[in-house]
Amino acid sequence: MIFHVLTLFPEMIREAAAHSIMGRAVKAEKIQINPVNIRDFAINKHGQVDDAPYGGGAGMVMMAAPVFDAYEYVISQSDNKDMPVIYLSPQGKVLNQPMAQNLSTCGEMILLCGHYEGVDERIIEEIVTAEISIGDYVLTGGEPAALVLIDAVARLVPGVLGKEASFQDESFSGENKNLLEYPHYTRPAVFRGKEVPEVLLSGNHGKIETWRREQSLERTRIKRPELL
Ligand code: 4GO
Repeated sequence: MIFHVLTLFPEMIREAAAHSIMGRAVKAEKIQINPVNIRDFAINKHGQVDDAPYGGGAGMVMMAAPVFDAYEYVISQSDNKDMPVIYLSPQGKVLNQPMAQNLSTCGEMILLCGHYEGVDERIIEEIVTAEISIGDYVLTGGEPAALVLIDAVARLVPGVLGKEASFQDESFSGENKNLLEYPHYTRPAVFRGKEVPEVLLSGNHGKIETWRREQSLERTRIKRPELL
């Protein structure tokens, strides 16, 4: 899976993807993260990539030409001329697990990160195939949203998670669609006087599975009743 990220801050993307499970997946070549610096496609020697909005008002707008040229550069390097081009924006459809699952099968995608007031609207019309939001709040730039999307998608790519089972059991997927995960415990068996639920120490796997199922249902009812 290749994530091309069009951004003014390539180091934000590179650095964030260098750790933990994502860092390991990059090293193992299960995923590839390709930050593309939009400023490399600036319209003049001053490195200009933004300009004042037509019609007036506060803030700056990312110019169409540098973003378009960065996009064409990525496409020119790839065999896949119609990979999805996703603009991270509060105006997009809110990301959820089925959307992440879908994206995990596309092989390659371009993520466009806006800054300031966002990108010239003609870029959205010309190259963007989907707008995606990570939630109903506003960020200063699309990079954190792109990283959230990359994380959610990358962990679904085969071989990225150590054990296949690590995502079989969890919230929002498989058997547990619309259920939150059951609580987890590890050693010690007693922490500040609080004991691990006895059933988990019983070795009775049938009983453990039943208990976990009940816990999932109960916490969904209490914490996220709208999921039921
Ligand atoms: C994405 C981008 C919020 C989201 C963004 C989100 N804010 N909720 N800000 O996914 C254009 C300029 C968009 C800054 C960017």
